[in-house]
Amino acid sequence: MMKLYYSPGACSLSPHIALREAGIAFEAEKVDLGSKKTESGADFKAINPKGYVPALKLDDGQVLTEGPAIVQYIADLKPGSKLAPASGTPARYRLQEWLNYITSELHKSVGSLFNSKMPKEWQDQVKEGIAGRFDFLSKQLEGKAFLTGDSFTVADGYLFTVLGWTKHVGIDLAKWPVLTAYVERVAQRPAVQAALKAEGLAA
Ligand SMILES: N[C@@H](CCC(=O)N[C@@H](CS)C(=O)NCC(=O)O)C(=O)O
Repeated sequence: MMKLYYSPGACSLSPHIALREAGIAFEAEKVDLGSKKTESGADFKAINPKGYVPALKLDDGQVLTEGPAIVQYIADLKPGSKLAPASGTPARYRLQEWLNYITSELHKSVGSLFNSKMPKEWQDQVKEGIAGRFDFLSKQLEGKAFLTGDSFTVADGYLFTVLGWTKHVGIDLAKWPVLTAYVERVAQRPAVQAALKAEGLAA
Protein backbone atom coordinates (compact mmCIF):
# COMPACT_ATOMS: atom_id res chain seq x y z
CA MET A 1 0.00 0.00 0.00
CA MET A 2 1.22 3.51 -0.73
CA LYS A 3 2.39 5.56 2.21
CA LEU A 4 2.18 9.34 2.55
CA TYR A 5 4.72 11.02 4.80
CA TYR A 6 3.13 14.16 6.17
CA SER A 7 3.18 16.81 8.84
CA PRO A 8 -0.19 18.15 10.06
CA GLY A 9 -1.31 21.21 8.10
CA ALA A 10 1.88 21.37 6.03
CA CYS A 11 1.93 21.25 2.23
CA SER A 12 1.55 17.48 2.51
CA LEU A 13 -2.14 18.18 3.17
CA SER A 14 -2.45 18.73 -0.59
CA PRO A 15 -1.56 15.13 -1.64
CA HIS A 16 -3.44 13.90 1.42
CA ILE A 17 -6.60 15.56 0.04
CA ALA A 18 -5.84 14.21 -3.45
CA LEU A 19 -5.54 10.62 -2.14
CA ARG A 20 -8.89 10.90 -0.38
CA GLU A 21 -10.58 12.61 -3.34
CA ALA A 22 -9.31 9.80 -5.57
CA GLY A 23 -10.56 7.15 -3.14
CA ILE A 24 -7.16 5.45 -3.01
CA ALA A 25 -6.28 3.29 0.00
CA PHE A 26 -3.08 4.55 1.61
CA GLU A 27 -1.19 4.65 4.86
CA ALA A 28 -0.06 7.91 6.41
CA GLU A 29 2.95 8.41 8.61
CA LYS A 30 3.58 11.61 10.51
CA VAL A 31 7.02 13.21 10.32
CA ASP A 32 8.56 15.44 12.97
CA LEU A 33 10.14 18.09 10.76
CA GLY A 34 12.41 19.26 13.58
CA SER A 35 13.98 15.93 14.47
CA LYS A 36 13.41 14.40 10.99
CA LYS A 37 12.05 11.28 12.67
CA THR A 38 8.86 9.58 11.57
CA GLU A 39 6.14 8.54 13.98
CA SER A 40 7.46 4.96 13.97
CA GLY A 41 10.97 6.18 14.83
CA ALA A 42 12.47 5.89 11.33
CA ASP A 43 15.06 8.34 10.04
CA PHE A 44 13.04 10.41 7.56
CA LYS A 45 16.17 11.57 5.72
CA ALA A 46 16.89 7.96 4.84
CA ILE A 47 13.42 7.85 3.23
CA ASN A 48 13.57 11.29 1.62
CA PRO A 49 17.07 12.79 1.65
CA LYS A 50 15.50 16.20 0.95
CA GLY A 51 14.20 16.05 4.53
CA TYR A 52 10.86 17.63 3.77
CA VAL A 53 7.27 16.51 3.30
CA PRO A 54 5.37 15.49 1.26
CA ALA A 55 6.91 12.19 0.21
CA LEU A 56 4.88 9.36 -1.21
CA LYS A 57 6.16 5.80 -1.02
CA LEU A 58 4.76 4.00 -4.03
CA ASP A 59 3.62 0.40 -4.25
CA ASP A 60 6.96 -0.61 -5.81
CA GLY A 61 8.93 1.01 -2.98
CA GLN A 62 10.07 4.10 -4.91
CA VAL A 63 9.67 7.39 -3.07
CA LEU A 64 8.17 10.27 -5.04
CA THR A 65 8.73 13.82 -3.79
CA GLU A 66 7.65 17.35 -4.78
CA GLY A 67 3.99 18.14 -4.17
CA PRO A 68 3.02 19.07 -7.75
CA ALA A 69 4.50 15.81 -9.10
CA ILE A 70 2.90 13.73 -6.35
CA VAL A 71 -0.60 15.10 -6.85
CA GLN A 72 -0.45 14.52 -10.61
CA TYR A 73 0.71 10.96 -10.00
CA ILE A 74 -2.27 10.41 -7.70
CA ALA A 75 -4.70 12.00 -10.18
CA ASP A 76 -3.38 9.82 -13.00
CA LEU A 77 -3.92 6.65 -10.96
CA LYS A 78 -7.65 7.40 -10.95
CA PRO A 79 -8.50 9.25 -14.18
CA GLY A 80 -12.19 8.76 -13.46
CA SER A 81 -11.94 11.03 -10.44
CA LYS A 82 -11.17 13.93 -12.82
CA LEU A 83 -8.61 15.39 -10.43
CA ALA A 84 -6.46 16.29 -13.45
CA PRO A 85 -7.22 16.51 -17.17
CA ALA A 86 -5.62 13.83 -19.35
CA SER A 87 -1.87 14.12 -19.97
CA GLY A 88 -0.90 15.89 -23.15
CA THR A 89 -4.12 17.88 -23.47
CA PRO A 90 -4.14 21.70 -23.38
CA ALA A 91 -6.20 21.50 -20.18
CA ARG A 92 -3.41 19.48 -18.50
CA TYR A 93 -0.92 22.26 -19.21
CA ARG A 94 -3.35 24.76 -17.68
CA LEU A 95 -3.45 22.61 -14.55
CA GLN A 96 0.36 22.48 -14.50
CA GLU A 97 0.41 26.24 -14.94
CA TRP A 98 -1.63 26.54 -11.74
CA LEU A 99 0.40 23.98 -9.82
CA ASN A 100 3.59 25.79 -10.72
CA TYR A 101 2.08 29.14 -9.79
CA ILE A 102 1.00 27.85 -6.40
CA THR A 103 4.34 26.22 -5.68
CA SER A 104 6.62 29.05 -6.80
CA GLU A 105 4.53 32.17 -6.26
CA LEU A 106 2.48 31.28 -3.16
CA HIS A 107 3.69 28.23 -1.24
CA LYS A 108 7.22 29.45 -0.64
CA SER A 109 6.34 33.07 0.11
CA VAL A 110 3.41 32.34 2.46
CA GLY A 111 5.42 29.50 4.03
CA SER A 112 8.40 31.78 4.65
CA LEU A 113 6.27 33.86 7.05
CA PHE A 114 6.30 30.98 9.55
CA ASN A 115 9.95 31.85 10.17
CA SER A 116 9.81 33.86 13.39
CA LYS A 117 13.34 35.15 12.77
CA MET A 118 12.29 37.05 9.65
CA PRO A 119 12.82 40.79 10.27
CA LYS A 120 9.60 42.86 10.31
CA GLU A 121 10.57 44.95 7.27
CA TRP A 122 11.20 41.84 5.20
CA GLN A 123 7.93 40.33 6.43
CA ASP A 124 6.04 43.43 5.32
CA GLN A 125 7.64 43.25 1.90
CA VAL A 126 6.77 39.56 1.50
CA LYS A 127 3.18 40.28 2.59
CA GLU A 128 2.93 43.07 0.01
CA GLY A 129 4.02 40.66 -2.71
CA ILE A 130 1.50 38.08 -1.54
CA ALA A 131 -1.28 40.68 -1.55
CA GLY A 132 -0.57 41.31 -5.24
CA ARG A 133 -0.73 37.59 -5.97
CA PHE A 134 -4.02 37.32 -4.04
CA ASP A 135 -5.50 40.23 -6.05
CA PHE A 136 -4.66 38.30 -9.21
CA LEU A 137 -6.03 35.01 -7.84
CA SER A 138 -9.21 36.70 -6.70
CA LYS A 139 -9.85 38.01 -10.23
CA GLN A 140 -9.15 34.58 -11.67
CA LEU A 141 -11.60 32.89 -9.32
CA GLU A 142 -14.40 35.41 -9.78
CA GLY A 143 -17.49 33.57 -11.04
CA LYS A 144 -15.71 30.20 -10.92
CA ALA A 145 -16.13 27.43 -8.39
CA PHE A 146 -12.58 26.13 -8.81
CA LEU A 147 -9.29 27.17 -10.39
CA THR A 148 -9.84 25.48 -13.74
CA GLY A 149 -13.61 25.92 -13.86
CA ASP A 150 -16.52 23.92 -12.46
CA SER A 151 -14.59 20.87 -11.46
CA PHE A 152 -12.31 20.36 -8.44
CA THR A 153 -8.74 19.39 -9.34
CA VAL A 154 -5.53 18.69 -7.43
CA ALA A 155 -4.60 22.36 -7.89
CA ASP A 156 -7.55 23.28 -5.66
CA GLY A 157 -6.38 20.97 -2.88
CA TYR A 158 -2.96 22.62 -3.07
CA LEU A 159 -4.29 26.19 -3.13
CA PHE A 160 -6.67 25.43 -0.25
CA THR A 161 -3.70 24.15 1.77
CA VAL A 162 -1.59 27.26 1.20
CA LEU A 163 -4.48 29.70 1.77
CA GLY A 164 -5.14 27.89 5.05
CA TRP A 165 -1.76 29.09 6.33
CA THR A 166 -2.73 32.76 6.09
CA LYS A 167 -4.53 32.74 9.44
CA HIS A 168 -1.31 31.63 11.16
CA VAL A 169 0.96 34.23 9.58
CA GLY A 170 -1.02 37.44 10.04
CA ILE A 171 -2.63 37.74 6.61
CA ASP A 172 -6.31 38.62 6.75
CA LEU A 173 -7.95 36.66 3.94
CA ALA A 174 -11.22 38.54 4.56
CA LYS A 175 -9.72 41.31 2.38
CA TRP A 176 -10.37 38.95 -0.55
CA PRO A 177 -14.01 37.77 -0.23
CA VAL A 178 -13.68 35.64 -3.37
CA LEU A 179 -10.79 33.75 -1.78
CA THR A 180 -12.61 33.40 1.55
CA ALA A 181 -15.66 31.94 -0.22
CA TYR A 182 -13.37 29.62 -2.22
CA VAL A 183 -11.69 28.29 0.95
CA GLU A 184 -15.12 27.70 2.53
CA ARG A 185 -16.30 25.90 -0.60
CA VAL A 186 -13.29 23.58 -0.73
CA ALA A 187 -13.46 22.98 3.03
CA GLN A 188 -16.98 21.58 2.66
CA ARG A 189 -15.83 18.68 0.49
CA PRO A 190 -16.09 15.39 2.38
CA ALA A 191 -12.58 14.30 1.33
CA VAL A 192 -11.14 17.60 2.55
CA GLN A 193 -12.97 17.30 5.86
CA ALA A 194 -11.69 13.73 6.23
CA ALA A 195 -8.09 14.79 5.53
CA LEU A 196 -8.31 17.68 8.02
CA LYS A 197 -9.78 15.37 10.65
CA ALA A 198 -7.12 12.71 10.09
CA GLU A 199 -4.42 15.35 10.56
CA GLY A 200 -6.05 16.55 13.78
CA LEU A 201 -7.08 19.88 12.24
CA ALA A 202 -10.86 19.49 12.43
CA ALA A 203 -13.26 17.90 14.88
N1 LIG B 1 9.61 21.71 -3.02
C1 LIG B 1 8.87 20.96 -2.04
C2 LIG B 1 8.79 21.80 -0.78
C3 LIG B 1 8.13 21.07 0.35
C4 LIG B 1 8.10 21.90 1.62
O1 LIG B 1 8.27 23.12 1.62
N2 LIG B 1 7.82 21.21 2.75
C5 LIG B 1 7.82 21.84 4.05
C6 LIG B 1 6.45 21.76 4.68
S1 LIG B 1 5.24 22.71 3.81
C7 LIG B 1 8.79 21.07 4.94
O2 LIG B 1 8.69 19.87 5.09
N3 LIG B 1 9.72 21.81 5.56
C8 LIG B 1 10.68 21.24 6.46
C9 LIG B 1 12.08 21.42 6.00
O3 LIG B 1 12.32 21.92 4.89
O4 LIG B 1 12.97 21.08 6.79
C10 LIG B 1 7.48 20.59 -2.55
O5 LIG B 1 6.90 21.38 -3.30
O6 LIG B 1 6.98 19.50 -2.24
